[in-house]
Amino acid sequence: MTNTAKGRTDNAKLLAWVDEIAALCRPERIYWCDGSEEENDRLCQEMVAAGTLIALNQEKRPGCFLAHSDPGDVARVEDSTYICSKRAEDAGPTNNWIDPDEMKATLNNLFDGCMEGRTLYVIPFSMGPLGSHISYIGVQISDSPYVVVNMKIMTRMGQKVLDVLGDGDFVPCLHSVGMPLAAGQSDVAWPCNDEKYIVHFPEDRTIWSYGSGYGGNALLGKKCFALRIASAMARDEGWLAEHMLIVGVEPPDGEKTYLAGAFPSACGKTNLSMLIPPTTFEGWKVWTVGDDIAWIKPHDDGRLYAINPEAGYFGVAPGTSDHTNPNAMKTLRRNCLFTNVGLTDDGDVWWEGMDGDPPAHLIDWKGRDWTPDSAEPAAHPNSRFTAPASQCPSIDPAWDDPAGVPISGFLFGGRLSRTYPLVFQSFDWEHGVYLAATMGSEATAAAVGQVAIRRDPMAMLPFCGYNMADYWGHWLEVGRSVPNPPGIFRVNWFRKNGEGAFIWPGFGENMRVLRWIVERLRGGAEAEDCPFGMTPRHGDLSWDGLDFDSDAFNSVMAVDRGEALDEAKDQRNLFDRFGDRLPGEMERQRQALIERLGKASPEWRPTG
Ligand code: O2Y
Ligand code: MN
Repeated sequence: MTNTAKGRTDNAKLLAWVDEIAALCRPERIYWCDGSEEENDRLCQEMVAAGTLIALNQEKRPGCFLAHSDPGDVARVEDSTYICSKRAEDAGPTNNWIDPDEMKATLNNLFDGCMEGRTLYVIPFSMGPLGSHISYIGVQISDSPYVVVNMKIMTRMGQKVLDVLGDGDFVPCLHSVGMPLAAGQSDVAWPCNDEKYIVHFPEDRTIWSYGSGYGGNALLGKKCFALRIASAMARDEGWLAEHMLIVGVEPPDGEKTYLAGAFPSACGKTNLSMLIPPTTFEGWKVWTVGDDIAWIKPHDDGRLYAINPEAGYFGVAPGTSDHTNPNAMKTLRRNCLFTNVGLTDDGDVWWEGMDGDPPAHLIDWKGRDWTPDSAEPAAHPNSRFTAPASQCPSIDPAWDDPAGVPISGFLFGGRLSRTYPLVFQSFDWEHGVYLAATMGSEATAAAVGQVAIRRDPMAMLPFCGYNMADYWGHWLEVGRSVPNPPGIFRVNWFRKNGEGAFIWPGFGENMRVLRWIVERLRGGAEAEDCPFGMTPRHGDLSWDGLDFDSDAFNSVMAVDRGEALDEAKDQRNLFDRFGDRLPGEMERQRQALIERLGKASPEWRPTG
């Protein structure tokens, strides 16, 4: 068996692990990735020859390729995702759990010979700037060259990571598409297996992923390491691993304020992280540090510092346009991978929601002819781009700074058509943690007047690697460990009117809310109390260039006491799931809300 290990590393744990996995998976060859451009070009050409990648029109999109996945392998598989801590109660009621020994037996069977006929790639990667005290190193073993070229964009990857690793520790991440090739068997464009397992062992800090070649199931640095394993590491070590964007908001005086924001999947997080302020906001600028994940550590100066552990964006393509996110569209001009979008007749990509008229003809994500009359969308709703962060026009000069950026405020937002105001600030850290813990998005309305909220605490429901109640306790602790914790805000861009239309224009106009938040954090903006928290009045926001009078403002800010009481009551269903692991502070905060509502008018509205 060929093995390109020679001279790469002396790390005994790594060399032994690769030998052990090779003996189990029995690949045809072992290849250690160096992370070079030459290696990337070669793998892309090999995948074009194999039918896995399509080279796009190199004049329109230099260095770009398109992949169409197996139709059964298009998204994260939450039902097949497990947190295998030793005790079920440490995974908690919101995670799938199986005893680690039982799971290891299952996985050993599945991985036995699973790479026959394939190459085992060793992919060393750093989550975060190389050598930063906030960063960690992982090594992924994978039998997918598609994973290798995606990991080159999404992480700092290759020999430079082994050089920094030395004989240090790393998180072993094992991945197989689960489709061995018998002698003479020809391959398919997108190998995968109907049986899928995405498994995390938080106590061992290891990941085993089987059966999928797609996104979060296969690029193990992202959701598996940077959130599920890292959240457990963060609990043990006193920091935070969060499903958060990071932005720097710069006012005309040039003094930047960094915010981190958690939003459930598909709530416009990438758009917010690359926001362009309205033209009337002269001198204001939003800088992008990260669009999805933040690692945040307390520092000696008493502040929390954040890095984006990733080096690229794995963003949802449909809906991305020059209107919704011009910075993303510019980022996608070159050196990108596209997965499950449409292929135009001139070799470019297309998806629903892109600017301009739909092309008269293209090849859809399933490889079929498509016209605007086709019954199904050209791009899968979860189709993606993989794009280098460095290409984003709004990338913050400090995005790669090993020291991280100081966080002054946290935003939490769900998708709610009623009940919750456009923006409000928590009274203090404890209240903010409660607001974040109870956030969620609307599920389908069961009946007129009834709204079911699917809770997604801190947007971490699918990503927290341990008991969610302990996670809330950890958040409370982290806030107490710093003298002046960041401000906490809830936002809701999605209030609707009686006709079911969105009231708030969103996108770049969200800058009006960010500006108030930043001015609050700098001590310069007013607020008044509403039952939920501290809110701006109409006159506290800047309205230059937008016709949004105080009636319109009231309609995105008003709090209906009955709805709010129903909401407080419903939160108890969430808390009940955690029994005596629930921090007492959570129920105290819920009772305080009920008490405030008891004293409020039937419909609270901003004054002025
Ligand atoms: O479906 C997938 O595998 C990707 S999910 C994803 C990708 C990038 C950023 N966020 C998410 C998410 O689900 O939150
Ligand atoms: Mn995400």
